[in-house]
Amino acid sequence: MSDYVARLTFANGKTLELVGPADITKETTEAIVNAANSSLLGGGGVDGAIHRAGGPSILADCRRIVAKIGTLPAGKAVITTGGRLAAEHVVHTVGPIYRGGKQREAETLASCYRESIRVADDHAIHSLAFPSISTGAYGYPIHEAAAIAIKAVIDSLPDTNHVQLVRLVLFDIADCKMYERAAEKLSRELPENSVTFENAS
Ligand code: AR6
Repeated sequence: MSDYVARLTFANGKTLELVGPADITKETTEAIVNAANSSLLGGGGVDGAIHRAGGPSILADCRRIVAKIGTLPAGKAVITTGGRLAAEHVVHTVGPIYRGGKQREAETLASCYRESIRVADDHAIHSLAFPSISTGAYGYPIHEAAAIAIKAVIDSLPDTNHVQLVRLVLFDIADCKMYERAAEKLSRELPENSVTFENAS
């Protein structure tokens, strides 16, 4: 477990935590999210780390999904076993490749978070950890991605039947600061008494 950086607690008891610097493959939430590519056959960054740590059963599930539905479009999500990971499941989503911001990248990125939460909720998962989708190899500017990610989670949480905790797991300290700033700003825009913002850094 890492130290948390910040936490938003909503009036309904659901929480959004920002933690880091941390490695998502060590997370003990029921599911973790993979920043995959459309082939679902693995890659570098978080994707490589998750497949290495979780072992071949994750790839075997991914191959079965591709055989059934073909490649996974950006903004969508599917679920597999977590293999040897502490997390029981991996939700795979495909972020947008950033091409200047005028190709619906923001909508697609928000959809990654919403769809992943929806898929997890459909599988009766209570806790889910995300990496910072699209902000590595896919080049999404982190300050914009942070606000989109947090807003998408805030918008999704009221509708979940099972998901109670969403954790955003940030790989380095600069990313932690960026997400923390975005969370504080967005929490101030919510109706009074609907959310508590705590900051532990
Ligand atoms: N734990 C948490 N965060 C991590 C970890 C980790 N173990 N490793 C990297 N990050 P990226 P993308 C952070 O490139 O931009 C792959 O090849 C990293 O610092 O993994 O969505 C896929 O197959 C960055 O902030 O994902 C795709 O082809 C964030 O995770 C492509 O990369 C996302 O970086 C997807 O690119």
